[in-house]
Amino acid sequence: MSKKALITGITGQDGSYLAEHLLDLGYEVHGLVRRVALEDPERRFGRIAHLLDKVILHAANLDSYASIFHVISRHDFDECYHLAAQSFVAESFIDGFSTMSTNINGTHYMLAALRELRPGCRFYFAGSSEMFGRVQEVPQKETTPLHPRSPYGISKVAGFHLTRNYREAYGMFCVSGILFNHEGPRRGFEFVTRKITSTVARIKLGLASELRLGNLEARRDWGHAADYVRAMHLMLQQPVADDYVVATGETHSVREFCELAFAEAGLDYRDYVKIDEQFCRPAEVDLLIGDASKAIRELGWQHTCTFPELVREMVRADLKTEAERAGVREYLSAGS
Ligand code: G4F
Repeated sequence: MSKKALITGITGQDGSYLAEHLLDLGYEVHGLVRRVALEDPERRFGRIAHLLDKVILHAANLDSYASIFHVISRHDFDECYHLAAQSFVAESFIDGFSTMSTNINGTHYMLAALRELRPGCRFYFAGSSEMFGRVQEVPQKETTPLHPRSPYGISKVAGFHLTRNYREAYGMFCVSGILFNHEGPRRGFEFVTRKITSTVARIKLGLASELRLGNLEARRDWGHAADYVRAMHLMLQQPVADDYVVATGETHSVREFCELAFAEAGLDYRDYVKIDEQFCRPAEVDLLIGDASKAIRELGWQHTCTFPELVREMVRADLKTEAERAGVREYLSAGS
């Protein structure tokens, strides 16, 4: 009998890589998707288009306990990966209330429904290095005190504590992965890495002339999302539920990312990048660098993609996509 997994946020970057990974491992994969009035299936399901005949999708909304309860009552899930969230930090400063509501209540509803209906189902919560915020220690590990700097970070701290509370209060197998930034060609365009690589491609093809960014000095520990979803799965296979930092242990500035990405296309970032205050945040997280030694030791997890490889893969993929759109032959064989 294959194991049944439920993924919330299956249409997102991480959800799509995780669904692929679990399918490869022989799982029956279910996903929760929002029902929206104006469907654009090509866009909404773009990241899982190649999986649509292999996964089972259910309509539910994280704002509705009833809809979550309904789906969980119908399938005996072994594992649940709760990835869905309002995950864009900048947006959380604009609409903190929606971010809090979706991220905190959504997590609480998932936990409460599982407790009621499937207490044996193992639960993964997508924690975040944003929880460290104004960092109290370098590098950050599982025991580093939390000091979130955004409504998003606060919502993730609440989800993290809720998850731990369900573990401690009800004996459920509930874990949080404290994932540092993880990227790849499927990353949303609003995040800085994809904003950079997609604009580099457009500049290279003559479709754009500049790239407007906020704080170039912010430093992040950037890994590849395909590596990080393997850690999520490993966390749910352990004998005892626990929380883990997942990171590469390297930090780079947004400026360094720009430098490499433009260089990959044979360009100098200094000729194109302009600072635009509208992309600066009211409170910034200046430095993130993770210590994943516990995950390496206990899960046997390792990242495989280096920072230059990540940048290269993203630039090449965007060059290919943009060239296809624009009908430029030269870049069509590059990237994947
Ligand atoms: O790519 P970002 O928007 O990611 P951020 O804020 O670090 O959050 C991401 O990683 C978290 C894990 O630590 C996740 F939990 C979260 O959901 C998300 O995936 O911004 C990265 C850095 C920031 O310091 C930001 O101020 O880039 C800086 N930046 C500079 N100019 C910009 C821009 N970020 C964006 N999105 N757009 C800019 O124009």
